[in-house]
Amino acid sequence: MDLEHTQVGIVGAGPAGLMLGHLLHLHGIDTVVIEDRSQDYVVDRVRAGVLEQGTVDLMRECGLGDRLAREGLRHDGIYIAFRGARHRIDMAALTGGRTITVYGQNEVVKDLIAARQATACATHWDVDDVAVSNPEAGGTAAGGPSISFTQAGRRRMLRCDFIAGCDGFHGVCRPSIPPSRRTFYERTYPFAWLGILAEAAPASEELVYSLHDRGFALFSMRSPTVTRLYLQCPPDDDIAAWSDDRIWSELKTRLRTADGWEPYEGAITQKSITPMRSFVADPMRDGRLFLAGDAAHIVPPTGAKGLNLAMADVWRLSQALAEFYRGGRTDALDAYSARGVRRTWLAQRFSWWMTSMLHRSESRNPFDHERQLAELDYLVSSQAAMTSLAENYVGTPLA
Ligand code: RFL
Ligand code: PHB
Repeated sequence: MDLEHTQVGIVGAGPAGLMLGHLLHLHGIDTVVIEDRSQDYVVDRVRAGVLEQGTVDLMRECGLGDRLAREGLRHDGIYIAFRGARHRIDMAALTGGRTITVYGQNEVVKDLIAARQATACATHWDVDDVAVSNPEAGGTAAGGPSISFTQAGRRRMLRCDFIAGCDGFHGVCRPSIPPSRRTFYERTYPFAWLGILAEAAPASEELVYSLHDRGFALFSMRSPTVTRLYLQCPPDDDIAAWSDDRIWSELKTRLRTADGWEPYEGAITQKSITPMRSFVADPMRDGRLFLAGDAAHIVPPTGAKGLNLAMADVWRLSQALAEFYRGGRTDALDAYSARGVRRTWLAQRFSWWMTSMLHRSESRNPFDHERQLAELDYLVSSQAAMTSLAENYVGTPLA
């Protein structure tokens, strides 16, 4: 078997794995990234779009802020729509100037790949049968951690001091932790999101989250020429049942407001259905294996927190590993999981609240619907309630 060595072996080249590799490189720590998909697939996958202030600051501080500053769309507020009216929440005014930036996850990943390619750090794309071994965790130190995988038909092994499990919700790192040493908390929701990308100029400069009798809809964007839109749909819905005409008709019905506002139509270039879940793994560490990002937690997308939580995890992990390699101290590594789990639960609470306030429940119980409308009435008429939404939405500084 081919053998390779590094300091930190990173499983997964999503935003978490790539950002961790970049931050560790800036600290002079060597990494190898192992990814089971191709580079094109990882770059093209359509996902998140909203970066919190803390994520934008991190990108700038780690030298990746130039294109983001040029092409990212800074938003000071968002709209909440219900009963045919849009209500603006001025997040910047309510949070002392904190904002969000629309910059696709694809763009973040492209910037991170370009930065990695400018270093000597290895990335193995398109590998198969990835397995992690973390013998110390059980207390019987028989060799250090390792990651094995098949590349171009050959079995290879990467030996490392630490494994960073950045392999998303369906990866191999989290399942490698024995049930006796972890607790999983999970909740699935009785609906999903149908998301589309359309070649159409955004009809609003800011996002619109809408609750309509027919269900939730979200208006977002990627650039001055690309609109991103979502519809609540049943979790077992079939994308084949959604013609472009049906999608536009449903989007316009759910988003149109009494003042005549509605999204502009354009050619649909991508459509997919994503189920919704909340998930927390506690702890986020097992011996020398550290979980980060979606490998450790999933939030429903309504709060736009997933990518931002992943960035907060890897920033904390990079600081902790740097402290370890600088002077052998393990305090920050030991605190990594508890801090991350606390931040995760705060994001879970906010994402769950946004989700339950804005989605039509499957039971269609009129009591629930009226209570939701009262929640929204309160939200848009109370400075305190708007401030609470704003400070959660723009996010807390990395810590
Ligand atoms: P990722 O992006 O899933 O990356 C994990 C990587 O690991 C690879 N992998 C493996 N590699 C090697 N061996 C294995 N056995 C492997 N198994 C998997 C995968 O191929 C992949 O490349 O996780 P990461 O890096 O933790 O990043 C998390 C974010 O991707 C995710 O939280 C966000 O996309 C969530 N999300 C949003 N987050 C936000 O902060 N703001 C948003 O506006 C937002 N909108 C969204 C979203 C997610 C969505 N979907 C599709 C789930 C909107 C949607 C529709
Ligand atoms: C997106 O633009 O993809 C997006 C925006 C806000 C969300 C989720 C997704 O809450």
